[in-house]
Amino acid sequence: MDRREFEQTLVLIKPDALRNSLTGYILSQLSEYHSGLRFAATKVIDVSEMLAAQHYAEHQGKPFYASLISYIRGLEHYPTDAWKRRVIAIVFQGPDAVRRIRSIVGPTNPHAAREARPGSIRALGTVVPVKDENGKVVGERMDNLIHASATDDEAEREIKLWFRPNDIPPLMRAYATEMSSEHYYVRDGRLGTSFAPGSICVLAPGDVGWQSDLNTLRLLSRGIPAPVSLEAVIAKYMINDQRELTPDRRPGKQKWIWKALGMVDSSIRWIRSLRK
Ligand code: RTP
Ligand code: MG
Repeated sequence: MDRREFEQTLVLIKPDALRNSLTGYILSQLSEYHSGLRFAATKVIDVSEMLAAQHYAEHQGKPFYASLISYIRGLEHYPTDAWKRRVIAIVFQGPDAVRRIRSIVGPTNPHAAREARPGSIRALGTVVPVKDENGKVVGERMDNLIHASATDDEAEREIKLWFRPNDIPPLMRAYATEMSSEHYYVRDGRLGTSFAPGSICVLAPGDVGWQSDLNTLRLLSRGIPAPVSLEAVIAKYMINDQRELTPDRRPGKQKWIWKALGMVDSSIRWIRSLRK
């Protein structure tokens, strides 16, 4: 198989595209007929603060950063209906995937897109002023409907940030995977290898992860600095996890019986982990 067939890129259909019912239009612009590319994976995601911050890490500190995070999380387009906040994440695959998708998507700024590339997807976007607490304009928010990776390296980082290997059919995977031989748990943002009540198991023995993620987890669990942060690895394991919701957004309180059974179950698992 030609290696170029495995080139991949990440697309996010952003909340403004969903709000304006442009999903079908965007998917048809990116279809195999127009782009020559195939879907390798897709997910509907309620974007957590951690995932948004990791995705846009390069923009941290810029005047538009807070509004960019709020935009990708859907707070701008669904300020009240929290349950409608989501993006559609898609991995496209095929020769020249990164360049072909960027070309259909168009320039970052929708005004520039309308000038320079009137038929591109982003030509349908808008630009919104960003104001400080005194109402002074401090920047612009570009509601440009869609994200697309800009380079092969960016595509690899982003696909590994949003998708687990098992979200992608085995024969379509472009990056090295490895089977975990250890348990990895996260609690209050800290990594551990044994269970404690309240911790989330991100990988268990036998689970398949990205090899680069397992390298990071091995280093961090031994207290050795790693090339990427813990959040960059674990964010995808929290995708659509109810525990990532802030308390005000959690669905109605659970019945006491289920809560009690949950506590018994966590305690049994904790006692078992101590016996190992
Ligand atoms: P994307 O990552 O979303 O595909 O966009 P891009 O490569 O064309 O542009 P990038 O520089 O990566 O910026 C990511 C997103 O941040 C917002 N942005 N606002 N006000 C500004 O100067 C500015 N610059 C960037 C946009 O929403 C952009 O899509
Ligand atoms: Mg970009």
